[in-house]
Amino acid sequence: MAMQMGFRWYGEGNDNISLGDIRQIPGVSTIVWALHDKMPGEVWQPDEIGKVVGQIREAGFNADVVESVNVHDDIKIGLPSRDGYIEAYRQTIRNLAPFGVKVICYNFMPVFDWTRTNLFHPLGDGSTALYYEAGMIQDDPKAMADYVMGFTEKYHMTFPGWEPERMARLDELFEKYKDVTREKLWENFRYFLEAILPTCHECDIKMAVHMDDPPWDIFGLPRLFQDEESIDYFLRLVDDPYNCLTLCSGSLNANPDNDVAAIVRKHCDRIAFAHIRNVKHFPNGDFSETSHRDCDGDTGILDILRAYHDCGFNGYIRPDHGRHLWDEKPGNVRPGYGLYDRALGIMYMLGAWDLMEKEDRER
Ligand code: CS2
Ligand code: MN
Repeated sequence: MAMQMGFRWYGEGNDNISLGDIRQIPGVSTIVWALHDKMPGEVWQPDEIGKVVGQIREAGFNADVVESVNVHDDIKIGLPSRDGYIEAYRQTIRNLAPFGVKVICYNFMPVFDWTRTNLFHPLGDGSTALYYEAGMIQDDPKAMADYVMGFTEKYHMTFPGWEPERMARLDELFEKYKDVTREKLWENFRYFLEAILPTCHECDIKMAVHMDDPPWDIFGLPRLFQDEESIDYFLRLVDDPYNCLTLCSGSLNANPDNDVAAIVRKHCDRIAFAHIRNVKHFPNGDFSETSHRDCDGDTGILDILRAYHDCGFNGYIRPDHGRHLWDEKPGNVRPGYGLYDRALGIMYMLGAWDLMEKEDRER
């Protein structure tokens, strides 16, 4: 088995990019998909799954990777109602299995998924990218949440992990998380994993948790996946080959101290899914997303690719966020998920990869 290149697609009617567009990018075998209208805790039904998987296969791809099946807050908080939601999650895993799904990417971030302060920051060459202005992140999440939700309302799109129904009850959510310390969050995480992993074994589906983005505590909420140490801790906490990582290079390297290539070398066998994203840091703590080209950011994309290659990585990989290029602008593109820069990113990654393979063959 060789490494498989994926492309995230939000589904018909929910993405301006078509499967036909993706077909023209060299080397893509896997569509990374989800049922985006499902609320956390809802069971994904076989007919709904079958419809999307059918479209994906019809276009010549496999549907091996789902991103994301979101985890209900009650599971993260550890409320008595969690058992019902865990049972629903297990049922979703069982329903996905007959369609050949091999990896579920998800996250265990409290309240918010990724956090940014500007979704279309100009990079100076006419392109724009997601940006994190450290000084704009205050103790109170309202301003940031209003900015993101204002955007989704104006342009009629919803972002995974930013469901309007949940965001409307932000105060209530924060209140519920009030006593969830880092230790409790790890404990609740372990409880969740121990309950679902037997189902994963039965179904041959790996759970691949995404890194926290950014990888530090924000708004007084603990975040678990911050660095090599927390990843080590997690892999020991539930030491099971189906308990895996979505190693997101850009999320981790938002903290410049994180050496992503070293983490790849250490834990390659537990990385089921690789997200490749490049970021550039500024001395005041701000960071910007950039092109995938190594020298355009500080993440060490070439070292990371080499590490995956050296380790014989045979999981799934995809370009993560890209910049917005040419005619991509608010209203016609999902922030971070345009067509062009992700396609360029794939060509960059495959260029490096093909060269390493060729060198191996000739050695
Ligand atoms: C993704 C994450 O767009 C992104 O930043 O990498 O939002 C990812 O899909 C989720 O955290 C996984 O649950
Ligand atoms: Mn990612």
